[in-house]
Amino acid sequence: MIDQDTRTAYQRDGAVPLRQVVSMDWIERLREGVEENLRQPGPYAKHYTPEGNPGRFFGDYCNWQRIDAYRDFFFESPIKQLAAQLMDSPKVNLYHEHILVKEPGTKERTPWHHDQPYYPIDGEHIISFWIPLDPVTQETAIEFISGSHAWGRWFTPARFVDSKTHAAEDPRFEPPPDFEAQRAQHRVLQWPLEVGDCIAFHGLTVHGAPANASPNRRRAFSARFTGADARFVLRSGFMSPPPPPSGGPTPGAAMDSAAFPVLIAA
Ligand SMILES: O=C(O)CCC(=O)C(=O)O
Repeated sequence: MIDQDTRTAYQRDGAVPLRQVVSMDWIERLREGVEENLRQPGPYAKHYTPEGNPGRFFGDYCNWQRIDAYRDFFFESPIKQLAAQLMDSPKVNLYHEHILVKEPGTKERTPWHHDQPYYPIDGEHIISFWIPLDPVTQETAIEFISGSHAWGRWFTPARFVDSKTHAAEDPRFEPPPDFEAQRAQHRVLQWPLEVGDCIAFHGLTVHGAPANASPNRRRAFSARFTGADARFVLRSGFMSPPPPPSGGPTPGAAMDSAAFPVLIAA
């Protein structure tokens, strides 16, 4: 159960840490899933570390249909109930999982961005749970700009490989400011995390993550969900993940479909 203070913090800040909500059994299964994913990357896998640079920044998403550990986590773990409570939505759909692995010594930052402009989704009910599979110290912890989900601004998606913006043409989009240079103007939230903790954040909360200069791996599993008011839309230009090749909803409709199954029915 999510207490009222946690819900208030999520609504106010757009990001909130949840302590010891993922059991060690699930962490172990997700770790196995990530290793399987690294051995057998999916069609969308990305290597963000340039050839010859130390470490490795690897990303992949939308593999839950072929990696049992991921699918079981969505369908069988209690995470979907946390999504319902924080979104305040009677319905929860699986959106996708996104793994982001930074091996020790990785120099690449994750650029400041927010997620919803990448997605073919409109509506308020979009939530991610950033679940570390290794302990995360202050130096490697993902960062969030407090309250940015409520600015009513949509920033053009940034490319993780070089921080340049994607070709995206939605009339709502504006070029992202240099958040790194503006840090002092914002309340930047960052929490060291133990394994079992996670951070819940809204689809419009601006966030980024440091390099991994530590001697430890930084494997993260982001579990993403939508709620009752989410609608599938086709944006002109870049979308990530791309709209599903099959099994997706009709544009303008609710997400309910084979691609985005209902996990909790309204
Ligand atoms: O783990 C990271 O480096 C970034 C995570 C992220 O951007 C996300 O989960 O939306």
